[in-house]
Amino acid sequence: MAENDGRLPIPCEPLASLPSVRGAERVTLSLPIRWNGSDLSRFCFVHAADLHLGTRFHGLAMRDEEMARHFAAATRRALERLVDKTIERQASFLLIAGDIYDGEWRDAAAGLHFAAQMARLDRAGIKVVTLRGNHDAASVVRGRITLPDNVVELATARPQTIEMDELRVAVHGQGFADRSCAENLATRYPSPKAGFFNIGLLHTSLDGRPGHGSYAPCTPVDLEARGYDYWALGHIHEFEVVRRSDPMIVYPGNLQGRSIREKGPKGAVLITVEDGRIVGEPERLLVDAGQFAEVQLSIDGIEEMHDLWLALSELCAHEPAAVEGALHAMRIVLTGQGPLHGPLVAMGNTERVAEAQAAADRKRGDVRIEKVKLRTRPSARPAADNEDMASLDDHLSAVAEDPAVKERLRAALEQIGARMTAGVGQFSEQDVEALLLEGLATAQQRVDRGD
Ligand SMILES: [Mn+2]
Repeated sequence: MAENDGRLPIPCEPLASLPSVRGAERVTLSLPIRWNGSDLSRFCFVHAADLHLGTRFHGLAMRDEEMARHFAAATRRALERLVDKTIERQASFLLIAGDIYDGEWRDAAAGLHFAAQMARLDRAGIKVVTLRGNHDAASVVRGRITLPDNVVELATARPQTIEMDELRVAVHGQGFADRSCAENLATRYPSPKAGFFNIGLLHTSLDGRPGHGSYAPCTPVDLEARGYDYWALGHIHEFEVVRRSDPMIVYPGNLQGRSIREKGPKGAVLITVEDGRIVGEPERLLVDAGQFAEVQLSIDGIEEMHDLWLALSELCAHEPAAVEGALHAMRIVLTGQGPLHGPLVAMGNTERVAEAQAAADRKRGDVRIEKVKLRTRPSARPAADNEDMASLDDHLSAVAEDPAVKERLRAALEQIGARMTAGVGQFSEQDVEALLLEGLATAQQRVDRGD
């Protein structure tokens, strides 16, 4: 991509402020791009979504304040890296498909940071088209700072089209007015502009994704029916090419993982267009400044605690390294069955985390243990030697297998989940099972110790 080299230092014409047109089906705005006189039949653009600037990391802060600070800074750093890469790759424009902010601003810091990064793009002659998602819907985030003229935010009342005539690109989209959006916005998007490369920008849960509520629901068939070339989606925090072609439909994922539910590398995608057609696959631009990872280790066949921590050290050594200055927040899930189960339950969470941290530190300096989850089982118990113990064993096994108990546990978990503003993923059968086992193990330990 050298086509955009040698941009002339012609300042961009400022955009007229958004006209307020009532009842209009479609509002078209022309977005002048800085044209350098070279062949513009090939260009590239960057598609990002779900920046969630201002995320609070409450849960993480309760366990590890330093790690919460690191990830709060990482959400800002990820945006800086996105801007670095967008300039480096000489993209013609950047699309942000909603949820720039995690919620209403506590102060101007998040808005100022976004404005400063957009200004860097402005100075490089790169346009930005954004819209509001459920987290930063017009009624949710009221804070505002005047953004540089290269940034256009699409309307929330009706679909709007941004045309970049020099590139022959039209971007169609509509943002969220409110946090919830049960309407299918996509079906109202305008017809494609003939002779242009048409892009649909949309914040949506599509026809449902596990662990996500329904926002601006629609199906890939609805999107296909619009006749566009590319759909730049936002909302789902996992990178996904929903469809490879006719049209290509992509979720870039969020810019920065924020919890163990958002594992692995995060970033945006770079799309290259030549003669009005997409060339190749979306290229991931990874920009995150910290990742969440999960490592599973079985206690099967391990007799001594010391050997368990050694085994964990080895496992940590094999996890891929994070990028420079980044951090792995690692969750350890202990599974299997054996004599270490009891002592692991007895040592308590704080000590388990400390031992796991020490195990990781033996091999590398970029891992921070986020949590140690116990999904272990005790060794098969020898037959109880008195009637009391026999009846306790019977009772505990009966509890463990009682579907009503599991149902109540699940209901309790869902109640807790509903109270968490950030939302939680759906609880799996495994989660319920693990909680049950931990409870039973604690009961058994107490009986064994005579508590
Ligand atoms: Mn969203």
